[in-house]
Amino acid sequence: MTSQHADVDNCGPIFKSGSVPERYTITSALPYANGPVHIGHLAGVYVPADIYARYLRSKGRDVIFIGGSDEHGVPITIKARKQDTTPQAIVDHYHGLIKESFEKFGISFDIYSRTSSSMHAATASEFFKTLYDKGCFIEKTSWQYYDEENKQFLADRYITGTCPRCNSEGAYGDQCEKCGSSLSPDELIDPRSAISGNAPVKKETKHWYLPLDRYEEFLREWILKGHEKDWRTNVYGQCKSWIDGGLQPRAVTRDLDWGVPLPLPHTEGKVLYVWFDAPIGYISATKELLPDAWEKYWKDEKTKLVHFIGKDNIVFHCIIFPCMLKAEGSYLLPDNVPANEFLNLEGDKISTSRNWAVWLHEYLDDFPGKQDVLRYVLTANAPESKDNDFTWKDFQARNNNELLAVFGNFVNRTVVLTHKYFEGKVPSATAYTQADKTTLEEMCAYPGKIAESLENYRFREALNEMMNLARLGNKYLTDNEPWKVFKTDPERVKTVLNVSLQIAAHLSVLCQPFLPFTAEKLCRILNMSPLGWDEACRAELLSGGHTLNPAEFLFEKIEDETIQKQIDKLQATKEANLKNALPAFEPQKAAVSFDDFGRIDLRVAQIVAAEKVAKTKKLLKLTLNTGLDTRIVVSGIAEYYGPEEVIGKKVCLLANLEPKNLKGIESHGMLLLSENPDGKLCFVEPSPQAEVGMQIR
Ligand code: B3M
Ligand code: ZN
Repeated sequence: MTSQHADVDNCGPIFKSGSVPERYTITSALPYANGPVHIGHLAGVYVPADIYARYLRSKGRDVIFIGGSDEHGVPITIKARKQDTTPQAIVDHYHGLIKESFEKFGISFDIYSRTSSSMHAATASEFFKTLYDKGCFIEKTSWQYYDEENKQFLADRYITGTCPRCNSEGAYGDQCEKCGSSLSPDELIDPRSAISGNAPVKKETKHWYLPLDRYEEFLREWILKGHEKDWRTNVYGQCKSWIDGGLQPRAVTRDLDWGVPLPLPHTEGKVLYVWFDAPIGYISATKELLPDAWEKYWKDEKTKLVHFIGKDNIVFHCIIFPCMLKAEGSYLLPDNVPANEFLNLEGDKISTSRNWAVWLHEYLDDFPGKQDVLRYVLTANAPESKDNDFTWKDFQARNNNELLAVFGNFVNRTVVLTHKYFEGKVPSATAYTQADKTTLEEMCAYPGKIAESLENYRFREALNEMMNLARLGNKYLTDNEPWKVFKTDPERVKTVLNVSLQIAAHLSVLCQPFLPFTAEKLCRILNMSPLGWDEACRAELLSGGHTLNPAEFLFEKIEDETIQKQIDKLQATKEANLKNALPAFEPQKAAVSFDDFGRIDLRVAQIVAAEKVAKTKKLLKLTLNTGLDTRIVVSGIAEYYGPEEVIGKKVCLLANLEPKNLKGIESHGMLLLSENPDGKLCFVEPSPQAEVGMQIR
């Protein structure tokens, strides 16, 4: 092992939380381009990141919001192999699908890039080279698992085996998905190649490691001392346990033919580890977006860098990537990493392999025009501090009882009444009651309240406050009953509708980060152009005499049938999964000798007559032509075949089994049967050309 020392001192936090940054770099985890995006991804990462970016833009801040596909890594190559295609074809397909569904869903990336781009290869290799030249890596030669049949080293998910922690089978070389432990290939019990299923051999190979242990002091200062107050407890806690557990050098290269090639001589067949190149993807995407101005978004101290991720990515974004950035020396560190916990679906963990998910592209097809409903439900139910559950019933209830009954109903009543009484023109307020004044004051406090929650990454709370403004409006209208008062006091109704319309206009600004499609519709109804966040601090956004457009419904009722369809779809998935679940096979019996096997006489026979054995459910009495004789065999298949169905069938007979008396009938042999996944037995049938009496060997 050779080793050089990197400079890891001088590690104070670069951006001091509290002051207003000059600009923001917001990143969201790059989804692997080997499958579509589902509601778990959306709730964990993309919806909160989008809300944050939209809010900051509305505040007039300088923001870039970065996304892209993670197109390297072993699962992509495994999928390509299974589908007999190339990794590039796999990532092209899913990158297109993911990008399009994000766009339709209103995730407002400034760029959605991909890590198979040439810009990324150049950026990632340059980054590696800089660290290499600075002596930040250690080189180590070790013995690693190798599949001799496929002539390939077995990195990460190419090796599977039994988990040493929880004993479940099918754990990977990098992780056990059952218990969540991170693993190294050497820890697996009974390792197997995921390509051939063979037991692997060990072969020597050289790799480059980032010695995380040398960054312990830096990480303690920066995270444990510097971010105890402002990072979420789940994030801080995971970091602390990684650091306290003792950090180890991490390999940043792999023996694979898919990835960014190592930019060093004589290293053919080696690429950067996917978790080394993927976060650099955020930088490559920024370069692509702003070729001349990208650097200030990554290097200027007045920039605030925020990574939105799911909890399974914490170590990579809080420990490994920051150590890479620190080692490089010229980059900022993240100011916050608001990682979410997981979202479950109808009480079960979301799983791609079991198809237990609500896929974004399918949602968009099944619920056209209802992007905001899903955005709303996923935020209202966001797994910010603990895992949460998505259910279709809750989805329906939140739409019907909250969005429609409160927000939609309030806006609709206000606009319809304005058309009815004042020809669609905003009436000027005549005289305010104390209650009117209090309502207007409360309204003006919302932009500040919601902003405070958003700036602190409390998105559920922020959404709830936004809805409280709609609730305020709805209650104000109900309390003041303009539809009754109009007959006796039309002047009063002018004030009531003016106040209500101001609330509606405020909602159009404050709902925009959460419900962008609704905000747009609301602006159209109110005939106003979108306003910035701080403009919503003023009480009057619509002046007297301003003409509204006709009323439109902001939300529609979601009926039971619509929801039932989705529930049925999941039920069908559950049933298919049960069917496909591998049965527990009997272990193999002890070996038999060739001689023993040679004594067994298997023959092709034909059923010539059949009848049920009286007083039994399972037995058929069969008359067989064996080519040698005609004989009786009793077989336990009456539950699966009727006597008339079997006559004429050719079957495989164990002919020299000693006779046995079954329910008073002497049976001369046994028929070979096989079991279907549903437990049904059926005859093992010889090839159609086989003639009665022929031996089966
Ligand atoms: N693709 C893991 C994931 O999708 C990974 C994130 C990369 S972020 C740089 O969970
Ligand atoms: Zn395990």
